[in-house]
Amino acid sequence: MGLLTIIRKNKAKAREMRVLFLGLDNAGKTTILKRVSGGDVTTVSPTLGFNIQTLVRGEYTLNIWDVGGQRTLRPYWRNYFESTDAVVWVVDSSDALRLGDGADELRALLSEERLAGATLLVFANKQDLAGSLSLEQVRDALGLDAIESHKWRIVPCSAISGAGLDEGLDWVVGEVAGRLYWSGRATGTEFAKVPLPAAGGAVATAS
Ligand SMILES: Nc1nc2c(ncn2[C@@H]2O[C@H](COP(=O)(O)OP(=O)(O)OP(=O)(O)O)[C@@H](O)[C@H]2O)c(=O)[nH]1
Ligand SMILES: [Mg+2]
Repeated sequence: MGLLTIIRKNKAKAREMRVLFLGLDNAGKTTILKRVSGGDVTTVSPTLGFNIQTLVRGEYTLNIWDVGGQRTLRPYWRNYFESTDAVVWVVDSSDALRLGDGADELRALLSEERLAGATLLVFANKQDLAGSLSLEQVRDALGLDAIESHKWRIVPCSAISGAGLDEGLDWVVGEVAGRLYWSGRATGTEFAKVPLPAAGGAVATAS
């Protein structure tokens, strides 16, 4: 049995997903994670290494790696790529000046071989701020429409109000679950014995 098969079987048993939160510094990655786990969003400080957060959504456990986005830390992102099921790319929609920087970083990320199979969610964060760019503006600035290598979606959100966060994370869970667990599509018939969740159950209910 190949290593990949063993990893997939173990994941199927535990129903786990590995999710990588990336984006430029100050985008709001850590604040989003604090918000969805019920923490205090007023006491977030820049991440100088990484945080690990476990989130249970429906019947799935998300192991989330939140890595600092400062320029000097970005070369270390690659240390977290292995076995990643989904990348959540967080954008500060009020920072129009650095959208180009973000687009370059995202493009580089998507060409990484170890992220080839990963689902991509873009959170256009800080929508609560007056003057923040719209979903369409962020989508165009990042060139998302040209992405054919990854399944992607963009969701506008605010880590402060919480708007959009459940919608985005539920989409990630649904996509990854569909690929890894539901129908056995990933490896032929390997996962056919994993019971299908009740209609809408796994992804519709936020925990
Ligand atoms: N108004 C507003 N402020 C936000 C939002 N999300 C994050 N912030 C603020 O943006 C700042 C940066 O948030 P962080 O969560 O530390 O950003 P990060 O992406 O984790 O940054 P690094 O750890 O440096 O990579 C903090 O002052 C947050 O309070 C949002 O949706 N709306
Ligand atoms: Mg952070």
